[in-house]
Amino acid sequence: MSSAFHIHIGGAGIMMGDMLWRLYEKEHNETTLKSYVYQQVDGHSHPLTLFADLDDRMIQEVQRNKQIQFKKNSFLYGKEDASNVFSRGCYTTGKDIIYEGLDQIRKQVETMDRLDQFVITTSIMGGTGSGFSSLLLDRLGMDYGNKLKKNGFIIFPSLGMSNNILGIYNAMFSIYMTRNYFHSITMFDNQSMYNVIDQQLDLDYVDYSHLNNLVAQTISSYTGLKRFNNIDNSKFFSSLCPYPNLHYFVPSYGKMTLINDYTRQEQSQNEFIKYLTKKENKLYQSPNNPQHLSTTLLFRQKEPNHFYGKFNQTLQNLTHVYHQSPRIFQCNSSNYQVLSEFAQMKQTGVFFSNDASIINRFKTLGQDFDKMYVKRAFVWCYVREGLEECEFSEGREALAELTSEYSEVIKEDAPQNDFEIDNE
Ligand SMILES: Nc1nc2c(ncn2[C@@H]2O[C@H](COP(=O)(O)OP(=O)(O)OP(=O)(O)O)[C@@H](O)[C@H]2O)c(=O)[nH]1
Ligand SMILES: [Mg+2]
Repeated sequence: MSSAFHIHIGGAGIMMGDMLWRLYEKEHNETTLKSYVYQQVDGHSHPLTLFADLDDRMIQEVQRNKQIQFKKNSFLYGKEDASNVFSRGCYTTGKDIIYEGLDQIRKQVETMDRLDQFVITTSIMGGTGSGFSSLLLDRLGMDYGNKLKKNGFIIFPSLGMSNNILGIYNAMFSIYMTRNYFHSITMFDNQSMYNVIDQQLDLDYVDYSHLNNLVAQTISSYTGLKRFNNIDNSKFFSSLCPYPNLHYFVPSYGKMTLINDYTRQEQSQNEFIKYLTKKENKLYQSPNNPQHLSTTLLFRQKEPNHFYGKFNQTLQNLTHVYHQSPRIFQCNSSNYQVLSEFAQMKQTGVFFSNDASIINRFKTLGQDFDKMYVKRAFVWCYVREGLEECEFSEGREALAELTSEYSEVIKEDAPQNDFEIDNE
């Protein structure tokens, strides 16, 4: 039997992982294939995971939760963080703990019958999330081969220059990793997630736990295909990629409802699909209309659903650049919630789109980078930590190549260039 190994890197990656394992814990009794994410010893379930950070602050938060039986080798940390600098995470501070980390992963992987994928959470704006992830992913390729799937659930910078200026550089340096080491990237950004929460819920106060909940629900539905239904999910993401390098997906999630919202009603299937495919529910939003290269709808509900396996008109009406029909999956499980203010809905869903319109956001990232790099802003912070200056232009080139690969695919299909989702 195969298992997935989860790796959570840097402060944000760890907090997303924390939320995910708390959700897995809630789902535990209903989970039929527990060995997919747990090592089982004498009736106890130990998460198959590594939480990796360059300092121990966030890891201590996770360890405070005594309900989950983490093993000692699920935690890797050093003494000092990467101070928001990619090259510290990749070349200096990160190097001190990389071999220990690989060893911890190897020891856990050895307990499995077969490893079928790595599931990785991180934010590429941080020094650890960008730099240490790049280092680790490079080494994982050497130890486990490049064919073994690495599926990332990653926070990208939000639109508009944030107060984390170095986050732009860090994200830029991470593009090479996201393109070359990962087989799929499901993209999130914090501003878009705030927008989705605002759109779906009337909350007085939104914090990271609400955002992390969105990421955790997305991952849980995906691994849930295997954990609850024993469906082979190894091709789930590859079937969304007409071209191997263009493996960046925009997820939409819905529907969330507050526990004290007594007006809530179940939607009809049609309403639900329309709702889920709305631009406003994307967890990584672009100002432009979507250009779907391919799409997949992942339902989650315990009871069988007559739409499962069939194509619905609403979905077919989405125009696909690559002329690939949408695919539909169903994860047969209840919709458990970690956060007490959220109601347990009968049905939720994640709509994944390989959406070429993200090139506009990549272009914006490139422009933000150029504005800083032209003045050599903060270059010294990176060079001081072992980065060679040519890596700035190499990073920029990797982004330009990716953008032009997307542009070429869209150009090939030029007459259909202006797409709009079929929503009122
Ligand atoms: N969604 C979400 N984003 C977070 C969270 N914590 C931090 N962030 C965002 O992620 C960015 C990177 O922060 P961290 O993940 O803490 O950075 P790191 O990877 O630990 O890197 P260093 O601390 O520089 O070593 C921040 O600028 C925040 O915008 C979180 O719990 N959830
Ligand atoms: Mg940190």
